[in-house]
Amino acid sequence: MAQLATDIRERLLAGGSITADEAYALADTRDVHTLGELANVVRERLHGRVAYYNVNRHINYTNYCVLRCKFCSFYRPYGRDMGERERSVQTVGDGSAIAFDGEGGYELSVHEVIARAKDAYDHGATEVHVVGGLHPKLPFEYYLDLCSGIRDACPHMHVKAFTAIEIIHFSRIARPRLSIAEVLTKLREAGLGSMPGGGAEIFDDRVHDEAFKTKVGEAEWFEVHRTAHELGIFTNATMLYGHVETPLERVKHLLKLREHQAESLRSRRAHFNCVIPLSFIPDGSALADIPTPTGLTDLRTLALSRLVCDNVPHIKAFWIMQSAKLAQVSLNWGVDDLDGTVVYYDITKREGDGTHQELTVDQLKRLIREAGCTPVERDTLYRRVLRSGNTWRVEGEDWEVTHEPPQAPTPRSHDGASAGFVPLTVEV
Ligand code: V47
Repeated sequence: MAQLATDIRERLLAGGSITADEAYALADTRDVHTLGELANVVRERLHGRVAYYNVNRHINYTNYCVLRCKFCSFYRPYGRDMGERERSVQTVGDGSAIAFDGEGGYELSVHEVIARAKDAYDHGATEVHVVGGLHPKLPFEYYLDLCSGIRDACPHMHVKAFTAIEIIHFSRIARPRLSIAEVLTKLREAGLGSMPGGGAEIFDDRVHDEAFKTKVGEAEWFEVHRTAHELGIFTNATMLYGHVETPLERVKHLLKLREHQAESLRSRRAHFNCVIPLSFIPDGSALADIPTPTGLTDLRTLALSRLVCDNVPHIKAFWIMQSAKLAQVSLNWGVDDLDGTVVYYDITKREGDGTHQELTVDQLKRLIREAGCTPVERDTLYRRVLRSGNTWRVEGEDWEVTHEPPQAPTPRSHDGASAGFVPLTVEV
């Protein structure tokens, strides 16, 4: 390892990359500190000691899904008996009401999604991240109205929405059927700003068949991102690790992202802005017997992602998956970006947590500063956000947004069960 690390370090310092063989060798190393140090060479080459964060809101418009991915605890079945299912209306964290069916299924109306986005905008958010299950009945117009409604209600809010899997679903349900390029073009005209990186999981046929067989495979995922990049739409890319895949399969996944990125940088109008390694949360899924990835697996995977995907500008820790504490440590293991204030998140919840999963800006800054980094607020496209009192603007733009005065965060919960989430003490 020592000689390998020396060779790699020299090459990285000179602006070079690690080879596929080196990445495979590093995937197995027990020397996670050296791995982290190497990843930090790339991190600091690109970003120095800056660590980015953003003020955002995640909105999950439905958990009904036609897929049955084994790792997923979010989806609920949409049955023929939907008309007869009893519903109970529960008041959720932001004061709005959601009608849950007896199995916990829900869908938000366009109006409800817009109201949530507006609430976020009024509280200073620069981005909404909107994704959901593959709903068998909602028409394509629902998604168009959702984008245009948010754009009209929140003119400078960036709408980052719909994973590649949802885009493929829309192309199938649209009447008449539409190509991927047509779906993306219509969504962009309606207000879509960029696409998140979800649904990639692990690009490997064996893993696909074992953990998410009914989902489209890597060729379709890449087709959507390739088309988006050709159209000039920036996207992100994820990797879901710590379930049935091996460390070598993770490296293979990252190498495929690096290859795609190289092509986008060479010949397309947009590219991946960041890679987000997602740490598997088994709770409530059909793979609940698999132990949660350990902290060292998290750090190793984040560091490897930085080293392999050195042509992708940012490596993001989505603290919901890795925990705020581990995400903080990862800032010295290759990560340069923390997502984000989040506020509500339905797709994964740890035992005992509710949907209210939030870090305040002060908490994010404290995590970053204690890691020895300089916090910089960014928008979705990694432009600097400048704030003064209740206004914010993006560096280089000639508009500004004025929102409601900031309030001290009050404990809110989606279902009354958020006792497991203990906010960090804030001293800034
Ligand atoms: O696509 C599902 C994953 C993704 C589980 O692009 C799970 O900026 C862990 O993609 N344990 C959604 N992960 C989240 C996502 C994302 C998050 C933050 C930022 C961005 C971005 C994208 O979560 C899904 C799936 O891959 N997922 N179930 C689970 N049990």
